[in-house]
Amino acid sequence: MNTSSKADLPPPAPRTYDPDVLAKEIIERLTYRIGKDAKVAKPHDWLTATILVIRDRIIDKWMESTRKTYETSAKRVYYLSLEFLIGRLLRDAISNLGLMNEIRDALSSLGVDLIDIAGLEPDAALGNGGLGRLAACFMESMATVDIPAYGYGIRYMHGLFRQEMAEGWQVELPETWLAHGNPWEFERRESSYEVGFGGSVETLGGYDEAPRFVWKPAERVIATAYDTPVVGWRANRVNTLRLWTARPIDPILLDAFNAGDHIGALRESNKAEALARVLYPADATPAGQELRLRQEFFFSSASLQDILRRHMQQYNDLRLLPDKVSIQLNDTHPAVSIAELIRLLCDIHGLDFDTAWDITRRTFSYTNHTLLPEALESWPVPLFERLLPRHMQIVYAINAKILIEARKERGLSDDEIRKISLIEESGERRVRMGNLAFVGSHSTNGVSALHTDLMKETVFADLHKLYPDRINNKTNGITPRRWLMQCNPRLTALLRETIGDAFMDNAEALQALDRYADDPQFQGHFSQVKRDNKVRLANLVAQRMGIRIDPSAIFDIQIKRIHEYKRQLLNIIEAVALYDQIRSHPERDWVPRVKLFAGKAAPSYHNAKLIIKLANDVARVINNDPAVRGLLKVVFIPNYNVSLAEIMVPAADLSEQISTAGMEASGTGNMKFALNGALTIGTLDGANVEMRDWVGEENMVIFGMTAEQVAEARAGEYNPRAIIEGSSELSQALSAIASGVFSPDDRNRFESLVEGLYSHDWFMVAADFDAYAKAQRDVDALWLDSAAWYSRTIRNTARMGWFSSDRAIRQYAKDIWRAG
Ligand code: B1N
Repeated sequence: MNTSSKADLPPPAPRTYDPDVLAKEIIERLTYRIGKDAKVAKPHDWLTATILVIRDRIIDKWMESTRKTYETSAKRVYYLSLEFLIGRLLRDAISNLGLMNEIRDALSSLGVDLIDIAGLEPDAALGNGGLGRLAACFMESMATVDIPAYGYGIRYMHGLFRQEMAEGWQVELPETWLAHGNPWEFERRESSYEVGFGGSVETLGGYDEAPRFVWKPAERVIATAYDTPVVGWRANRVNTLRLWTARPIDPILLDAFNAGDHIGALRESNKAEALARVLYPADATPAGQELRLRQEFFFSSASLQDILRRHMQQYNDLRLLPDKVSIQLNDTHPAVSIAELIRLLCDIHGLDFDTAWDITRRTFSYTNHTLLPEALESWPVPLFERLLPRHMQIVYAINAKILIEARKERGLSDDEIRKISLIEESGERRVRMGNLAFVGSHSTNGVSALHTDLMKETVFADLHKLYPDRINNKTNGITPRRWLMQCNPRLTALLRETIGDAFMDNAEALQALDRYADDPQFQGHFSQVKRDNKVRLANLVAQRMGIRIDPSAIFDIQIKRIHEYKRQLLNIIEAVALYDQIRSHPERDWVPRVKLFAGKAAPSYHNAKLIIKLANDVARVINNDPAVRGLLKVVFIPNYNVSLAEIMVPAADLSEQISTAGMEASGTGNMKFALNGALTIGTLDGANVEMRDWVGEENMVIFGMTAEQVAEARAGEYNPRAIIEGSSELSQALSAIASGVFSPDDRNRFESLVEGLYSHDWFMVAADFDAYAKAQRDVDALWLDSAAWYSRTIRNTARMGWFSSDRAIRQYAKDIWRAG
C-alpha cells in the first residue's frame, strides 16, 4: 500500500458530548466489546463500557497532543518513577473532559448510577505513599500546563498490598487490580525492548584504537509497553503513562518440556515475569534485595531505549538529546539510568565517553525525597558487578573523572574525596546511588525549602561545596482537580457560587475567598459543607467497622504511612492522656473528639506494626468505656488508599502533621487537608513551614522543637527519661500502656515500644509531648469559638492555591527542564 495515501486519510470526526449519543455508544460497547445484553449486564460491565466510551474522547485529544509535539519539535519531558499511585481514573477523566453532567445523564437514561459504578473501579495502587502520589499529581499537572511528557514505570501485576486487621494486627493480602482487566490501557507489542542481566564484558579494538566494550548479558528479558492516557484539566493536553511489563524471550523451553520437566520448562518465563510481579512495599525504608535492583534496571533500560528510539526517529542526532529531552529521576530508584544512557551512547551508538558524559549530565535531573539514612540507596559492589558488569565499569569511569577533577583542580582532601566518591569504602564496598544521581545530573532538587536546606548541610554537603549551583528547591504540590474539585464537590460548588470559577483554572485565585473568612453567612455555608462531608465519613465508618461516630465532634485525622518519624505514637499517647483526664475530671467541659487513623506499615517494620496494634487496642478500650461518655473515640480504618483519602480529607476538622522536625521531606497530605478547610496541628517540618508562611501562623497550630533543636538535642545529652519523669501526664499514659491496661491478653505487648521512649527516643516523642498536649487543648478552645474556628479554616482554603502541583510543574519546567 502507498503510505502517503494512508497519511492523507482524514482523521475520524471527533466524538460528540451529547448524552443521547453517549448512551447509545455505551450500549454499543456493552454489546460488541463486552458481549453483554443490557438486560443481563452486571455493574462491572457498565463500568467497562462507560470507560471505553470516555476513552474514545480521550484518544481524539491524545493523538492531537502527540502530533503537535512532533510538528513543533517541542522538548519532551520524561518522568522516571518506580511508583505511580494513581487511584481511580474514571471520575478524574470525566471531570477533566468536562463531561460530568453528560455522562451522568447518559447513564441514568439507561438506569445506571454513575457513583455506583465509579465505586467499582479498583485503585491503581502502584505506589507506597507520598512519592508515588506526587508522581501521579505531576502527570496530571504536566498535561494541564501543556508540557509534552511521558511517565515511565512498571506495570506491577500486584500493587501495594491490601491491609486487613486480625484482632488489631495488620495482615497483608495480595492486591489484584487487574483481575477484571484494565480498560484504560493499550498494549504496545511493537514497543518492546530487550533488557539484559549478568554475563561479561568484552573489550574490542586494536592496540592503537580506543577500546570498544560489548556487554554479553547471560540473561535477557523483553520489556513490553502498556500506555495509559493522562488527561489534563479541560483536556488541554493528553500525555502518556508508559508502564513496562516483562516477558521471557522463550515463553516455554520446549526441550525441557518434552523431556518431561514441566516446571523447569517455565523457569525462564517465571523469572522474567517476577520482574513486574509486585511493588516493593517499602516507603522510605530500604529494600536492598537483588530483585529490586533488577526492577530498577529493567524499567530504566527499557525507558532509555524507548526515549533514544523516539529521539533518533525524529532528529537522528544524539548530540541534540539535551535540547530535545529532559529526564527527571524520581529519587534514586531509576539512577542506574545514568550509567545505562552512557552505555547506550558509547557501546551501541559509538560516541566517546566524554561526549556521552556531557550529553548525560545535560539530560538528567534528580529529585531527592528523603534524608533518612536508612532510605539512601546503595548496592553492594559484588551484587552490582555481577548483575550489571558494564555499568559497574561505567560507574568506576565516572568516579575516576569526578575524583581526579576534585583532587587536581579543587584540591580536595582525602576525607572530602571519600565523602563524594560513588563508592562507599567503609565496611562492605557499596555503590552510592544518591552520589551517582547527583553527579550524573545538572540539577538536584529537594521537595520543600527546609528539606533542600538540610540536603545542603547533610547528605550532599560535600558535593554541594564542589557544585554549589546544582542543588535547588521545588516545593511539592497537589493537583486541585482530584484533591478539591473531585473529592469535595460540595465545597467546589460553594466556592463557585461565592468567588466564581477562576480558581478552577488557577488555584491561586482562591485568594478571593479571603474576604469571606469572617462573613457569618459564608461561615455557615462552609461549616455545613464540612458537616455533610463528615456525615459521609461517619456513614463509611459505621458501615465498614460498625462504630458510631458523632459528626458534631472534632474529626481529628492522621492518615499516612505508619512510620516512627511520623509519630502516630505521639498522637496515640495523647489520646491515652486525654482519656485519663476525661475520667479524672468529668466536671470539665470536654470537647468531643474523634481521632481517626489510617495507614499501612511495611510488612517487615516491627515497630510500625506494633503501633497499629496499639491504636486498635487503645480504640477498643476507650470506645467501650462508659466513663468516656462518647467524648473521645479512636478509630483505625483499615486499608488506607487513595480512594479512602478522597473521603477522609474533605471530612477533617483537624489535620495531624506531627513528624519530628527535620525528618519529613515535604509531606503532601498536609496540603490536601488545608486546601479542604482543615486546621493543621503540626511541627515546623517539611512543607508545613511554607504552609505557615502562606496561610499565616495564626491560622495553624504549630508546636514542638525545630529541626535545629532536634539536631542539637541528638548531638548533646538528650535524656528522655528525665523528661518523661518530669511530665505526670506523659508518665501516667506511658505506664498505662506499658503495664497492659490496653492489652490485658498480653500485658507485655507494648513494653518494648515504651522502653524505646525511655532509653533513646530517637524521634523525640517525649521532648514534644507536653507542647503537643497543650496545642491540642488550644485546638479545643478554638473549636468552642466557632466563628474563630471557621475564619481560620476558610483562610486555609483561601491561601493554599500556591501548593497546586501546576505551580510546582511550572517551576520544574522553567528552572530545570527548560521546556513547555
Ligand atoms: O516523598 C514525598 C514527600 O512528601 C514525603 O515527605 C517523603 O517521605 C516521600 C523509598 C520513598 N521519600 N522517600 C520515599 C518511597 C519509596 C521507597 O521505596 C523511599 N518516599 C518519600 C514526596 O516528595
